[in-house]
Amino acid sequence: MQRLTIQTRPIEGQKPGTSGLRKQTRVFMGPHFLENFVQSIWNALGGVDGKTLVLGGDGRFFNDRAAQVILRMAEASGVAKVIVGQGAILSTPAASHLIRLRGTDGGIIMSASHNPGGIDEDFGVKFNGPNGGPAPEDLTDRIFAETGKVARYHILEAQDFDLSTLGCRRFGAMEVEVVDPVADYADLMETLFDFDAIRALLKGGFRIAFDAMHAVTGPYATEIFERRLGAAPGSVRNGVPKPDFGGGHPDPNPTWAKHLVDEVMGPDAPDFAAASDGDGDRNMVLGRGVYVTPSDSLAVLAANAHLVKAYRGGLAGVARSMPTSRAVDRVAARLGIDCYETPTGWKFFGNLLDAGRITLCGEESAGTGSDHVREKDGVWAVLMWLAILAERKMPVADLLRAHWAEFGRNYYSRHDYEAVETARAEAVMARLRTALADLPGQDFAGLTVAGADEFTYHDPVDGSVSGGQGLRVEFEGGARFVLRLSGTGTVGATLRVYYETVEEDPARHALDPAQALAPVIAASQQIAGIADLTGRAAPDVVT
Ligand code: VG1
Ligand code: CO
Repeated sequence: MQRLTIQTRPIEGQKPGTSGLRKQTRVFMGPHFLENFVQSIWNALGGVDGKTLVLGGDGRFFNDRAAQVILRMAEASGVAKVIVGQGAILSTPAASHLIRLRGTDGGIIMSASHNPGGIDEDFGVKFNGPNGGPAPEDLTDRIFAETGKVARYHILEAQDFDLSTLGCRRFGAMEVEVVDPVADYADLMETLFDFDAIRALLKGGFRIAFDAMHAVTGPYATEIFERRLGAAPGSVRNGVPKPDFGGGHPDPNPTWAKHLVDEVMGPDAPDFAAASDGDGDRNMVLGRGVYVTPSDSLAVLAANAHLVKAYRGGLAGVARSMPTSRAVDRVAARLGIDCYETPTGWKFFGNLLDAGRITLCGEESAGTGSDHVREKDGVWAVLMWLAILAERKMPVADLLRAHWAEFGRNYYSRHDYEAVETARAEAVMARLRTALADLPGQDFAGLTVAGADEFTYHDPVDGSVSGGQGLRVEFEGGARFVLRLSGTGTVGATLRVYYETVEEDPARHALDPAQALAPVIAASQQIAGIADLTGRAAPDVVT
């Protein structure tokens, strides 16, 4: 085995987005592409000599090959040790936990999350820091800068390292420890939740269905729900990870997991159903006859967290991403705790969690989490719900109705316009940005604009400022819409429009969300001209 230095040319414009760098798989597989990006991470970190890193991914196509490249590059750059999930598998929350548990210098997670996998689909690489969380903006900015000037990379010339056998072995001068990807994570869950109480709930005939969507949570869910908690065999569906996620879109929402929604609305519905995404950090929660929006889920978890073992002492505070509904704000106000509003992406929660200012946080995009790791966590969210249901002893639908009766209902929906020509998507943003200042006081579709601005985040912990985080228009009475461009798409631009309206009157808590939101949707079309400027009559995905 010998170390080689390969001359290369910079890869222009590889800017890590909301969550790492995502590209079409063939781009990552192209000559020197992955190598250049990994070397750019090493360079941005100021070198990795003597460091210990965690490595794993969601098992999608190219995961195993990329892991071998990253190991060879780690060795050649002097990394002391890499802790790898067996078979190069680690869910995103499990990787975050392992980084923290072992006190490592960070880790690399190979995933394009909810994007489909396969040679003609997407791949991704993200770096998480020593706190277990996604790289903060200053680091992703440095990585981006390095991609534009990387001129050489270092790599060990070697055969593949055996990632199927557990244990510590040498790879060149580096130590590699292959670990069970599930065990430490499952143990962490046992410290947070009263497994006996959940076991009793399940034993009492409470039926659950968990759809792993052929993605990484399969082994985690099988171990935790079926083996440790005694859920009926078969409760975990599509539990064997596949490189192409069975040809599906591993995105747990009513569009891509429609079969599960149909099931809970049907005659033989389980009491509780859930799904997770490609890398296991997202969750969708359903009850018999009911879909729980992620924004409502965050609010319900916050309101009931004191019933759960790890959170009995109460919450330090909560946070949500800006486009997430303000349902959790109402809970925080009632509890007398702080509620922070951050830009989209989990990286912005890290400082608040590290500083102990918040305990729970979440995003409208099916992300919920707590201070137990520094990523959102799909399986954890399911356990939170089960732990709460075991205490409250009522169906999900009743719990939700009771929540709305107490706090009011925030109707919510997101419309995505995918693969829009970048110039057109930017034109929508530019036009609304220019119009913002003149909007207050004007009427649209029967609604009066109360305020409009572009969101800038001032991190209360380190004082950093992040601008351009979404355009928001708020109406009198509490309705609003938000426009932003996705940072995780790989083809053209994805325009996201987020809608929210508030209803205090319990007699109006059973409306169809589309009906409740119709006025604000109409107003957004008048104000932003989305249909005209994108040339799209309707969104591609509605969640
Ligand atoms: C999307 C979601 C965002 C989430 C991000 C990563 O980003 O909107 O809330 O944090 O995906 O999630 P964007 O920029 O496309 O809107 V994951 O599970 O895909 O890592
Ligand atoms: Co994900």
